[in-house]
Amino acid sequence: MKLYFSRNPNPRLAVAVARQLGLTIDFEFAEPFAPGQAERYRPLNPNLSIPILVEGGKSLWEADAIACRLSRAAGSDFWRRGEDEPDMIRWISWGKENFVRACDMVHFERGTKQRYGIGPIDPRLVEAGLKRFHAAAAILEAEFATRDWLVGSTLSHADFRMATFLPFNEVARLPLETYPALARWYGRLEALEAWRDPFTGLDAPPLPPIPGPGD
Ligand SMILES: N[C@@H](CCC(=O)N[C@@H](CS)C(=O)NCC(=O)O)C(=O)O
Repeated sequence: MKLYFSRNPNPRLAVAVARQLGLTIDFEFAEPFAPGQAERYRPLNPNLSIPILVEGGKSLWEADAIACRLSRAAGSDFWRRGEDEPDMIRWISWGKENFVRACDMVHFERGTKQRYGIGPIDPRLVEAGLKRFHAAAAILEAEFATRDWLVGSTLSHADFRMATFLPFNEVARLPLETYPALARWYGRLEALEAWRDPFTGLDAPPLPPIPGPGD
């Protein structure tokens, strides 16, 4: 199995899953949107985005599908397979529409756009993202007041997916600390080496820096 990745949020998520599961697979740094690279990656993913998992001549894209595949390969219940699978899918689905979406909106303005020179920060979109963040964070805060993880009593892919953008919070500056139980949950994730530094030992250049004010 080969996982094409970069240090950006969704490929980071897939690398962290592989690492958390302790799988020995090939990792290859990819830049499908760089000049001249599209033709190489289009047959693997018509969207061109990463992560992409290639196995036996077939390619699988979308970080959640890859997490499911990797979890099966490891024989793990990181991707739940029993009674609590619907519960896990509920959190993945809700998260992508709500909490993860909110984090993505703010990170895109403050992070991705600045890193890749896509345009100035749009304060209205930051504000809209923050509003969504507060609404979703309040729901998670109530959840984590009584539990350590989203599904049952152990880590699952729902936790990793929900946290997709939080490793980039130095840049996104989402007010996580306003929600103490949510912040404690994220602290539990950061205590996992696979989540904290999934790229150890991998050949992957750092992300482009974000120019400071006046740059
Ligand atoms: N829905 C896709 C999103 C994939 C995506 O947006 N990938 C971005 C990074 S977050 C990408 O390919 N960026 C180009 C790069 O990192 O070079 C997934 O969950 O895998």
